[in-house]
This record gives sequence, structure tokens and C-alpha cells, in this order.
Amino acid sequence: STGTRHRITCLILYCHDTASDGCGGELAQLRQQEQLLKRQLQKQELLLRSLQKPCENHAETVFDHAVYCSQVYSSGFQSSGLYRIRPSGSPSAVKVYCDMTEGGGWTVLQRRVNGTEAFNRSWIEYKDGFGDLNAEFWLGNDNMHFLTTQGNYSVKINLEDFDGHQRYAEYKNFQVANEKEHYRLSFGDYVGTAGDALTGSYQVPEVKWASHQGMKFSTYDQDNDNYKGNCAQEDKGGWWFNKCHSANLNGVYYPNGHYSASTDDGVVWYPWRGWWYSLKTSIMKLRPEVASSCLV
Ligand SMILES: *[C@@H]1O[C@H](CO)[C@@H](O)[C@H](O)[C@H]1NC(C)=O
Ligand SMILES: *[C@@H]1O[C@H](CO)[C@@H](O)[C@H](O)[C@H]1NC(C)=O
Ligand SMILES: *[C@@H]1O[C@H](CO)[C@@H](O)[C@H](O)[C@H]1NC(C)=O
Ligand SMILES: [Ca+2]
Repeated sequence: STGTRHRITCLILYCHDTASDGCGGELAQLRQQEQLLKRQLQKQELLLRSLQKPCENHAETVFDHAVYCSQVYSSGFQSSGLYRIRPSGSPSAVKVYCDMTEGGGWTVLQRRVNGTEAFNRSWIEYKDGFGDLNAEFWLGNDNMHFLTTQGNYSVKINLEDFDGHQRYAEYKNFQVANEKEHYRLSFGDYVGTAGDALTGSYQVPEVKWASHQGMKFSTYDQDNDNYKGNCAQEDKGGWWFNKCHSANLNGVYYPNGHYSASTDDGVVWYPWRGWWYSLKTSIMKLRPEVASSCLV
């Protein structure tokens, strides 16, 4: 690595002197090589540490070269829990919950399990994130933006009803735009068992108002939806509302599933349990599309 650094310095000097066109390529290659070596070195250090202290709490360790949980996973850390990673574009390290089940390496964006956390929150709270990473939380729209725009990610949404039935929905190429663009949502192809709520395509005439594709984020204090009223206020949670929704995983937590209310404000995934059933569990998690074994 010292040799590489030396060569880079020499090349920089050489390129500076001659302004030769041929230098850029080799310099870039060496920089890449340097990054690779640094990453390998950190991986080995981390692995060594985990072997020495297998039960260490990693929440205070910054995984400098890990921009998502799958890199933590492929570094040898295979237990679910809190880790600190540094997504590219993020001004600081971010504490995240890495879900190392289902193939491992999932960065969790949202979790509802028992209704302890209120989700009827303001724009600034959704921007920064809220809740307890070990229980119920929203990771924050800025973090979601940093995480989803640094590569090609799939989101997996795990759902469970009060009878213990489980379904999932997975979308390729999940992206959340920046705050200037009101955290506009975009996503690719669906696979799953819960139904494709996000495109609203389960009932073709409804796509226009039921689709979440390209929708901006709204909260009770910032209405960016396509409805004359305020969806976030009516449905009591922040979300990528259209007019208003066919999925709202940030709605009111009803402890018995079936509910009645003046609007469909529960934790809803329409194609599975309809508008008048509020789910018990919702987990949204992110992973790069390439298999995690290819990221080593
Ligand atoms: C959020 O919901 C709680 C409980 O339903 C309620 O007490 C509170 O006023 C609501 N907050 C906002 C900002 O709507
Ligand atoms: C809700 O779930 C979290 C995480 O499992 C747990 O820490 C918390 O005590 C639970 N709260 C209630 C009221 O059950
Ligand atoms: C992400 O991958 C999909 C194929 O799975 C591809 O269609 C899409 O263009 C890619 N997006 C980006 C931003 O690279
Ligand atoms: Ca509106």
C-alpha cells in the first residue's frame, strides 16, 4: 500500500509536469487499487477484532468502508444488530440496524411491531428519522436518500398480520430523491407474495391515484400529494402519498388488525388485507441488487 501511495504521488507529479493524456487512466487505476487494498485491510482488522472479542457491541465502531450492511456482513459480521456505516454522500456516519437474516446484509429503513412509536410526525422528524433502532423506527428520509442513491438497491418489505401469516413484497432499483425533490420515490420491478401495492396496478383503473411511483413525500405539515386535502393529515403518518394510497406502512397502529375509522388510516397494504385491516408487523429493508457475495 505504501508502494502504491508512492507511485500515485509520483504519477501526480509526473502528470502535473507533462500534462500527458495517458496519465489519467493509470492514476485512476492505482487509486482504485489503493481503495481496494484499504478495504481489504480494514476487513482483516475488523475480522481480527471480532475473533478476539466475539461479543463486542459494534454500535460504536464506524465501518468506514462499509456504505451498506451487506459490506458489514461480507466483512464477517453476521449477527443482526446496530452498526455504524458511512453511506457515500452522507456528511457523517449513520447508526443503522443490520438485519443479517434472509441472506444477510439488509439495512433496515422502517419497523413497526407493536405500536409503541407514534408515526404521525412532522416533516423534520421524517427527514432526520425517529424511534428506537432496536424496536420501532423510521431511519430518516435523508439517510434513505444517501443509502438508495449510491447504487442499485432492492427494498424488501416483510409484512405480518395478527394471525401470524407472513407475506413480502420486493422492488428492484428503489430510490428516494433528495429533500429539494421532496424525497420523490421511484422503484422498479416487483416480486413477492403480498401483492404489488406500490404501483397500484392490482386494479388498472386505479393506477392514476393509487400508484406511489414518482410520488413526493408528505407529512401533516408539508402537503406534496395529489389530493385536494392533506393525505398525511387524514391518514396520520408521513408517506409518498398520491390520492391517497394503496399502501401506507406509516399509518395508525391498530392492535387488533380489523378497524373502522373515517379514513383508511391503518398500517395498510391494500392488495393483501385491504384498506380496513391494519398489519401487525412491517419491516422495510434495503440491499444492493447484486448478491452480497459479489461485493467482497
Ligand atoms: C399523534 O397521535 C397521538 C395519538 O393518537 C395524538 O395524541 C397526537 O396529538 C398526534 N400528533 C399529531 C402531531 O398529530
Ligand atoms: C415493543 O417492541 C419492542 C421491540 O421488540 C420492545 O422493546 C417493547 O418493549 C415493546 N413494547 C410493548 C409495549 O410491548
Ligand atoms: C438497476 O438495475 C436494473 C436491472 O435490475 C436496471 O434496469 C436499472 O437501469 C439499474 N439502475 C441504475 C440506476 O443503475
Ligand atoms: Ca394535497
